[in-house]
Amino acid sequence: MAVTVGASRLGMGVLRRLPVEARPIVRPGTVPTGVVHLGLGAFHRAHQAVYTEAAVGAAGGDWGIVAVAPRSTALVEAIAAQDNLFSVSTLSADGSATRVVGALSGVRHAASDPDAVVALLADPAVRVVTLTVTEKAYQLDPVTGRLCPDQQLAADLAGGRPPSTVPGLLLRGLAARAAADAGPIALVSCDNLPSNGRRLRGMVDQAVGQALGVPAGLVDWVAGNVTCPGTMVDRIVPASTPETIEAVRRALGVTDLAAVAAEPYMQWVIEDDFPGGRPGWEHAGAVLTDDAGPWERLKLRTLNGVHSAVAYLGALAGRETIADALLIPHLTDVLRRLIAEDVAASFTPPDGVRVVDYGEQALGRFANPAIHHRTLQVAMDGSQKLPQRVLHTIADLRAAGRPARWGALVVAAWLRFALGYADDGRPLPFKDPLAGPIRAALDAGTQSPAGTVDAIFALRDVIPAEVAEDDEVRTEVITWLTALERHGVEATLAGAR
Ligand code: CS2
Repeated sequence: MAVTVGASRLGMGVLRRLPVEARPIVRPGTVPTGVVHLGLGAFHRAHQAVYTEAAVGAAGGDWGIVAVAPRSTALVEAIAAQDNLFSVSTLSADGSATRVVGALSGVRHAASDPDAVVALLADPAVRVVTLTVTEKAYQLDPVTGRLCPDQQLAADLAGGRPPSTVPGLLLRGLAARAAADAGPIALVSCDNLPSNGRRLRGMVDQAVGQALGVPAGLVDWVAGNVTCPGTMVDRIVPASTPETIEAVRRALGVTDLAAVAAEPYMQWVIEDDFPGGRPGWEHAGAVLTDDAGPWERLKLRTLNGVHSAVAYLGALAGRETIADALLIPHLTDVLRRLIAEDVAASFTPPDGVRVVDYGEQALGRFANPAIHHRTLQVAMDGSQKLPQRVLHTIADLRAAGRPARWGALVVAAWLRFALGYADDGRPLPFKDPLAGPIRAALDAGTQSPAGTVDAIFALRDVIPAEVAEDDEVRTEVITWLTALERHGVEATLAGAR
């Protein structure tokens, strides 16, 4: 029986006390660094770190990961104090299993030590950089893909001080790499962006093109030495909580301040374009392909689009978690229609995949009662998520002359959420990088559903022109928003035909 009180801290010293199946696959500290990861969040630890450890375990290679936290120090300190170890608990209705992962060969804190990150990017041993930095860190206009530097990135582009943003770190790291002639490198976006490889390439090219104080030849060096393979990443990994840590204490008898919990399902589809080599991820179950695009669309429009729908409708209806929200009467029927009538009709899925089956599987994953994924977590940053999750679906349907009824419901649910209060009148937090302009537009619009829709549809960096200027879509969104405002989520879903 594991002892929870006074449990010792996770670290090399306690590994041999753990059951064999809970120990790392690779011997921690023995795999030299070959990967730098930007973004030390829960998703990286439960996804790419797990795949990479399994790949090294199966196929070998110097592919230890140095994981970089852009801002927060707490995790860097926690993981450093644990000899770079952390645990992943896999949770399902049938029980849970906790395992320590040995993929990390180091951790760094970019904000306090940017030079160390730049030096790593210029290290010839590092040939792969993966990123999970969330949509907003790319600083790209979600509609046009244009780089929109905030003050910090503008300062990074101007140079003269160490970089503090993700594009700035990459820019200065690549400049140092070119200067050191350290060889080619692949930059791999693992964020839920459409064509994430192309987006990352666009971000890097624009940053390099606009930067001051970089050698004239850098543009050509980047063109010849840097690839940005696209990926589709998938695993539901809620933010860790004190309960996550407590569950590890109970399971393993150790304290792990970097513990993560995740669903059993995981998928990674990667375009195979790695000029400096890569871990044998295929040995860990990843799919290597020429074109991740169809997989990416499948996942963003079906899983993430439906996830956002559940998050907004659930938060409005006062449901704390995604699994609770799914229990709202009639919601599952409406989601099935969203999947079958809108999402599936909007694009061609990868060979051999039926969108409705994939969608049904996603609904099953959302219903996992052991995963406490908060609706408010998924609801965050809607302005950055909605384009690829819902608005592209609507645009493609309309271009094909089809209605986009259920997609319009998701947009209306987001707008209703942005208004800032739930059906029972309680306030809802609106966390979004564009919260300022969105709030200003809502305050300026007439306080009616039509006024709200028109005010937000005028924001071109959120709603693409082809959706905003479509009268049928506008009318549909106003109709849903009116219903949600007048009757609330439950009655609106009950009346949905
Ligand atoms: C979620 C995703 O928070 C969100 O927006 O939709 O993080 C989702 O859990 C992952 O993409 C699953 O792979």
